[in-house]
Amino acid sequence: MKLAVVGATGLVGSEILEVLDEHQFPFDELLLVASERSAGKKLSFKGKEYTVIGLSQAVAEKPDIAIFSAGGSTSLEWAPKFAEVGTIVIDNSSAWRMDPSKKLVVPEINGKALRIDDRIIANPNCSTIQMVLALAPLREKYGIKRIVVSTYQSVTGTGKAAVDQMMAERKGEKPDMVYPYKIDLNVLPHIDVFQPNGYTKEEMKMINETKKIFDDPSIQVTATTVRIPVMGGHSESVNVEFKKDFDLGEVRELLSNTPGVVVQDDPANNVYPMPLNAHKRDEVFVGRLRRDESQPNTLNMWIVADNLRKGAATNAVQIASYLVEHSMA
Ligand code: A2P
Ligand code: 11C
Repeated sequence: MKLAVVGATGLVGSEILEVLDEHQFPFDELLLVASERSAGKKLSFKGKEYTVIGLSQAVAEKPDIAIFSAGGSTSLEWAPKFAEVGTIVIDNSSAWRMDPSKKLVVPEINGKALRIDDRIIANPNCSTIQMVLALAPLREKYGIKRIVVSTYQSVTGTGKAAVDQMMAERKGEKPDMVYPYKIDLNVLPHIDVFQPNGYTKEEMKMINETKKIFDDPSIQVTATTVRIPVMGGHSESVNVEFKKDFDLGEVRELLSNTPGVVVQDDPANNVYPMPLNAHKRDEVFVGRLRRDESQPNTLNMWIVADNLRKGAATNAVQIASYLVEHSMA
């Protein structure tokens, strides 16, 4: 097994290396890949030093799997070149997600859709992954009619430069601006680019990707995505209307029995999910479970996960593990 991590010098790339180590992902050879600017740079992994290589050299190495986290344009240009030499690309960018010929995979939900000849596999957006993972067992039991979601997203979702902007502001230094406004001590109802319909691209990703992952275009989804000055993970307020009525105790039990989901819901003792506690954890945390008393069959929930983990690195490594375990790679 020859594994390549493309974008190894970035925020998600370094998280992928941590997750590979923690999950003891089996490989014989590891290629750390970044832009030509970084070629020759040294990175260490499990006490061993690796030299970063560029994309052309990585393609020539014909890795079995390449996990890409180097932005959409790099994926659009390079994923097909890897696929051509037989590499299976697991892509963290939005480049291929809505391509009807590509699978958009959260292994616990639709890993079964993967086939041996899939060459480019898309990893969903972080805010979508944590929401669908928590909703999946409830959807199976009660059916979903409509989702109304509002997010509170970590600056780590934007990348290292955004973390630097917030930290510089916090120290009173002059920041290099990534966001159009100050982010520290502020809230921006704006993630990614505004679309002609008034929604942002991040909001449209949550809407379109949810339908694709659940393979159900009839689910109604509406989203407001918001950036907050936080680092540990993304938080989401989700209001979900089911087709059938539910029992709150049963909802708790279903979620508690879902692999990868942890229920933290004990208001009497101030127990609820927070990004501070989700940081560096692979699971999705769910709490504030309560009936929407204004409407039948409707539940309110609060979902938190480390966007760099289940939202990106962990999900990608889980896809790779699924391929290995099912002898597809
Ligand atoms: P590099 O460090 O060489 O620029 P982040 O989202 O944290 O900014 O990380 C982006 C990652 O994607 C980095 O590893 C970066 O490498 C990589 N990357 C960006 N542009 C390219 C490119 N054109 N080719 C290969 N890797 C790229
Ligand atoms: C954010 N969700 O928090 C974005 C980051 O489509 O993979 C991930 C963008 C994507 O800004």
